[in-house]
Amino acid sequence: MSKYKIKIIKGDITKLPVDAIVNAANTTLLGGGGIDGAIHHAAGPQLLEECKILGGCKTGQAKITRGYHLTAKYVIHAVGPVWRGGSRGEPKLLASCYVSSLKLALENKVKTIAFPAISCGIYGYPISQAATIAVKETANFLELNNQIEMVDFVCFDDIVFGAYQQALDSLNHE
Ligand code: AR6
Repeated sequence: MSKYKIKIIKGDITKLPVDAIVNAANTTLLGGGGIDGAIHHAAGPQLLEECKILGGCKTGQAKITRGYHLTAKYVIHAVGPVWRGGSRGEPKLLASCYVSSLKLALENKVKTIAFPAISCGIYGYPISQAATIAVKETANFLELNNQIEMVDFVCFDDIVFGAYQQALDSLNHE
C-alpha cells in the first residue's frame, strides 16, 4: 500500500475512465507520434481543432482541452523536455510538466488524473530518473492539495512499470 494517492498501472491511457488524461505533447500541440498520436486518434479530429487555437505550449508547461470521444473529460497537454544529457535544465522542465498539469487539474475541478511517462519515449529521458521526478513532484503536490483523489501513472511496458514501482517504493520508505 502506498501512503500517497498514487497508483502505478499498465495499459493504454486512452481507455482510462478518469476525469483527465495527460498527453506527452510537443510545443506545437498539433499532434505527433507515440502517445500523442494515440490520444488524437482516440479523441477524434475535434481535438486537433481545439489545439490549433491554443498557440502552442512552452517546454515544461501544459494546456488543457476537452476530451471529445475519450472517456476522460479533459486532456492536459504537457510538453516534456528532449533529453540532451541532463545539463540543459531537463530535470526542472520535467518536474514543471507535472506541477503545471496538476495545477490545471485543480483549476478544472479534476479529481482523477492519469499521466504517461512524459519524455520517456521519443524524447529519450532516462526512465528511472524520469520516474523519480514524476512520483516525487506528484506526491509533494498531493500533500499540499487534497482535491485530487487519485493519480494513475500509466506505463506502456514492463521497463517503465518497474521503474515507477521502484520510485514509489523509495518514496514510501523515506
Ligand atoms: N498509453 C500509455 N503510454 C503510452 C501509450 C499509450 N497509448 N503510447 C505510448 N506510450 P512518447 P515523449 C508511452 O514518445 O517521449 C510525440 O511525437 C511510451 O511507451 O509518446 O514525451 C509528441 O508529439 C513512453 O513510455 O512521448 C512529441 O513530439 C511514453 O508513453 C514527442 O512524441 C512517452 O512516449 C514526445 O515524446
